Amino acid sequence: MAYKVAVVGATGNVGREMLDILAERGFPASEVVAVASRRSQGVDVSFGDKTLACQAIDHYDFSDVDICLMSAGGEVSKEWSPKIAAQGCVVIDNSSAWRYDADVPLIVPEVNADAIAGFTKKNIIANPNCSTAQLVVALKPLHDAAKIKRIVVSTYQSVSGGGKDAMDELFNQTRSVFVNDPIVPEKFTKRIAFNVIPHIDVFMEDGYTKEEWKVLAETKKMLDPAIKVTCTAVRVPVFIGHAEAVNIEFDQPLSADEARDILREAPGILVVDKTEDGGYVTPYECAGEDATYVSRIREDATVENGLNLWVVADNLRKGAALNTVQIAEVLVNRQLIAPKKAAA
Ligand code: 11C
Repeated sequence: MAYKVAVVGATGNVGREMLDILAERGFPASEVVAVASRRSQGVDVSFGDKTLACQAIDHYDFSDVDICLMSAGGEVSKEWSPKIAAQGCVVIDNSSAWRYDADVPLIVPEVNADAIAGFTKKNIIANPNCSTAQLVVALKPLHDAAKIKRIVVSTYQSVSGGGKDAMDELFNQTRSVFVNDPIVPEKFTKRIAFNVIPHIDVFMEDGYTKEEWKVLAETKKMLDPAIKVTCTAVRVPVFIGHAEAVNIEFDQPLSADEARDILREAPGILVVDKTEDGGYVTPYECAGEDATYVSRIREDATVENGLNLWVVADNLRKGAALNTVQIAEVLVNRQLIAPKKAAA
């Protein structure tokens, strides 16, 4: 069986990655169409060894499309996802527009694939925020083993999470430092080159940022509402790859050795954890990779049943495009949808 797939937001960082990953993984597609805003109509994007010209979303008829991978931002998704879903096309959305809707499953296949069954209520499935996706991949097998009570997460997030303009800003500011040009922050609130900024997304009334709140709300929705979560989200001058220092308190004892063994067997995870110089993974090394890497696994003697971890993944892949394609694969492999057009 083969499915007609649309990628909406095809010219963005994540949309391009979605097209690459569909091609790389040999997704069973009868046809893939690239869709973007009217401004990007006709722009060419790569799909495997082909080039696709972008169609404008306002004129595109989704009625024969089976699966829509959507990465065009929250406002576009709020308007378009229900319209596309109403045409019988399952929307897998990468924005935050639908994640907290009780009638929309929020899915990381390694963590809660069974929850996907709820997609029929709205024909929409949500993909989590990048910092939550990699976090829950690492937490799930440990939670199954010793029940997590509380986590404290500190993120080190690359600029690609803020889109292409944010990547350009890091590049241009870095160059300006070397040639002694003035630095004018635009997308970021402060200089990002050779700096770190403890602020991602908007501030909320309680003093936390929306990025920090997302980690909390999404971890509870996908893993366990009883887990207490607190987070500090920080932007760092790295192009691709988010890192997280995670402190975990368990209900039952779990040694670092036991955690290492459990994580080595867990889906989607690679453990790189040697207590020697360079025996850990950094964001630069994980760019372009599919795995969630776990390093620096050690016991925290300051609390009962405590562990510390360092978790790193490519935010554009596991944090966004790869996870979205993996959700589509669950739909197909579990035969939860049938193609509208039978193969000739
Ligand atoms: C960042 N995590 O790194 C954000 C990007 O809710 O999907 C993804 C925002 C989201 O800036």
